[in-house]
Amino acid sequence: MSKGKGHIPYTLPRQEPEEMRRRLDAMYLHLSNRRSVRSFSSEPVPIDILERAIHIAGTAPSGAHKQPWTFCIVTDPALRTRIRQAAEEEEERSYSSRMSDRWLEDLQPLATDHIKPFIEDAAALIIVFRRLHEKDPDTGDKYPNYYVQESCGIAVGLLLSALHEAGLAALTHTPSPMNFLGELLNRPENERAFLNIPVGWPAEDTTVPLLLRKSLDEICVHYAPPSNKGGL
Ligand code: IYR
Repeated sequence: MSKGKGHIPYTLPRQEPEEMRRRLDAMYLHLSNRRSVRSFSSEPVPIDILERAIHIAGTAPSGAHKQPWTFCIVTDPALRTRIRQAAEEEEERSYSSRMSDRWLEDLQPLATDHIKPFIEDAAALIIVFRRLHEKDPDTGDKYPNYYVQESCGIAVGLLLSALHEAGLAALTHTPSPMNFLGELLNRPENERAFLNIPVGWPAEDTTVPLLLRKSLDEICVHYAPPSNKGGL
């Protein structure tokens, strides 16, 4: 693992505000077109493309720079069949008894159910594991990781952006509980499944629910000094 040693100088190229606005407006347009996709064509994606996206995810900040994540790329059809079977078993239980009526009602616009063909159809699954602690291979001593949930969340945000940049569709699939993923992938005892992310090309007849995003006013609050009400 690459470990930091000392400090090095760091600068960022300075841009004019107009250029900053132009870039961010373009980025908004691009990212606001990212959607969760639930039906995929089985057309393959070159593995190095997925590796490049994971490389980008690995640039995320993490608690004490412990990088507490592992990204597993799964393309093996037999393994995916087993993952689908286990996921659908859990999802069946969730939809029929574990999820509240309110939850099921909230999910209606997404039209989801316990049947998960995308696990077998998508070009690949990227299954993300959060690492609770690290283990010294010689002594077996355990060392904690910090803010693992937050760190993995940020890394997956970057991963989704990277996949979208490559023009690929993805879904953050959350079968619950998802311990079966660690068992089927034979992950070490310090890892817990965080998300299953089917990735690939949308099927030809793909539709996505008509959703509205909250406006900037609804998600952003500015605490300016009294003398500066109108912004900077
Ligand atoms: N994990 C289930 C249910 C589900 C829950 C939420 I919250 C969603 O935003 C979508 C689905 C499933 O994947 O179907």
